[in-house]
Amino acid sequence: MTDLTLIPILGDQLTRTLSSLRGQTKDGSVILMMEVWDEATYVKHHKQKIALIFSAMRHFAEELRADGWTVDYTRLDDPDNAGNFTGEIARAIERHDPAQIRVTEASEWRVLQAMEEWPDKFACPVTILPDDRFIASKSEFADWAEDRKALTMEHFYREMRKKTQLLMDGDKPEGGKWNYDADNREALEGALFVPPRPRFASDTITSEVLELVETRFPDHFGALTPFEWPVTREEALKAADAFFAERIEQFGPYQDAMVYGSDDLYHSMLSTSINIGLLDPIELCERAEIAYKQGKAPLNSVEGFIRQIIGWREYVRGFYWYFTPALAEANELEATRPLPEFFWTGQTDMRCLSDSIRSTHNNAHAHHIQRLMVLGNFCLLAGIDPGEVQDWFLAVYADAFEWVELPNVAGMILYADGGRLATKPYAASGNYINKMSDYCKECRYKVSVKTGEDACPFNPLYWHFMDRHRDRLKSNHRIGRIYANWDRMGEEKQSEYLQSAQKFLDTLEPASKGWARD
Ligand code: FAD
Ligand code: DLZ
Ligand code: SF4
Repeated sequence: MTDLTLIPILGDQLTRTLSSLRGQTKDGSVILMMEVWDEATYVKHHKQKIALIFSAMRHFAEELRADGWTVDYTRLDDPDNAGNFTGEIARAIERHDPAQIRVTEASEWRVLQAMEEWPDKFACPVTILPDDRFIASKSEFADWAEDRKALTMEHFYREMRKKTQLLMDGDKPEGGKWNYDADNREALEGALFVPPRPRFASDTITSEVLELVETRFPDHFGALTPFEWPVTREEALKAADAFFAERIEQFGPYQDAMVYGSDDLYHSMLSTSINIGLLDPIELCERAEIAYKQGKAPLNSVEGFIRQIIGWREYVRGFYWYFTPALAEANELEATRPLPEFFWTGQTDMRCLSDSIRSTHNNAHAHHIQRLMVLGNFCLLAGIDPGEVQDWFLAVYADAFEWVELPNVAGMILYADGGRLATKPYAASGNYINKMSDYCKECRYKVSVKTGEDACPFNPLYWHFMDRHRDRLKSNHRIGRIYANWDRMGEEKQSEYLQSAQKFLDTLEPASKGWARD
């Protein structure tokens, strides 16, 4: 046995200050990075997502080597590739005969389960270290959540503000309020100029990866090119620079806006870089705070951005570990309808959905309000099976990892967790989409028509949803009063709504092949 330490680094751990690397010496360590078939196919990820991870992994390995580390890198097309992490670690142990393995815990439950078996499988000791790139540890969230009736994100967020001292004036929130969301609900006129985000050209490493992905994953969803994601920390920093220079000022007001054909708007487009470890969430929040202090961005934009990161992002991560594995099976509303085929093809006359799916297909990205109020709202109202919705959201977005996708899907959009994350279902009729977007103007459906062939399907679907879940939702104080409106309509109108919705639901074709899983 040598006295070497084997340090496996996973595809979303591309951070130089990772806990497993800290305190280790370059001549005493071998870093192991593994492209493995099982990770690329356990759901059939969007082509750009696989390309992003492989390219960023290869670049990260090159940077580490240039800095003097020994990196043992298994490529997907290595003929002896075992196809999974455990098999690859076993092969690496044969090659290097290490004295010990040090690894930062996996961000996903599925992978951590496998990792926790390593100490029994391998002869050398294995140390699994916490992933301290998050602001709240798992136990900190659990302590906060324990004995609470409602796990309100806002309360957790305030704890995170105090912990990080971001936007704090002593023990009071900057400006006197914790949350400026009420100022962040403006619609956007399509004609307004939005500075385009930086796009990154492919170098030799990325070009090779693109070829590999095209050859090995031809039946996966999504356009592979143009591929323009940041794949190194340097590129990710450039993307962040542009956001803080050009877009953060308007980030807040237009956070919930949607414009046909406009995919980024004032969003940061930084989630892929944060999630794979190229950018540190706190460094971004500090930069946002500086923009505010220098008068370059208003408080509502900066607080909104910081809340998404130290509030929502941290909250969903804590929530995931608190409720996993049960969360993946939760189905409070007993939804069983298969995911419609058009989620994969984009072929629907509903303009809001076809545009959101187009962006998803072309960019492996859709912005938050498209995910929440268009795609998510549709799945909720139509009663789509949570497992099928989870697979779709996990497969199609380049920023999707189960720890962040699952709470957003099961909790935020589907209410499958019975209201632990969201106090009420985010159900909305076409009115909301019309208010926040320009989608409806040229849609084949009419948002002002409530029932019948020309009605916006969200309108009857909304009442169909409310009616079929009345027993569960009527006592919810945030939703119960809606039933008074329903009752006032009278039986004839109600039956028009229900029939109209049913007629629409009957037209939905289930997916014709296993798009998400073989
Ligand atoms: P911005 O709008 O610029 O927001 C800034 C950052 O805040 C994001 O980069 C992200 O890190 C964080 N953030 C914002 N909202 C959330 C949220 N609800 N949960 C966690 N972090 C948040 N985000 C993912 O990173 N991966 C996912 O798999 C994912 N799945 C989602 C599924 C659904 C159904 C919904 C409603 C949201 C999901 N989100 C997910 C959250 C959000 O939509 C994306 O983080 C955001 O669209 C990424 O684009 P951006 O970087 O431009 O975000
Ligand atoms: C998503 C993904 C893909 C497509 N491929 C790999 C891979 O080949 N090697 C790797 O280390 N990680 C990959 N990932 C990320 C993992 O599926 C998973 O999300 C992380 O290991 C966190 O648990
Ligand atoms: Fe979407 Fe309805 Fe508007 Fe059409 S009318 S874009 S379906 S909300």
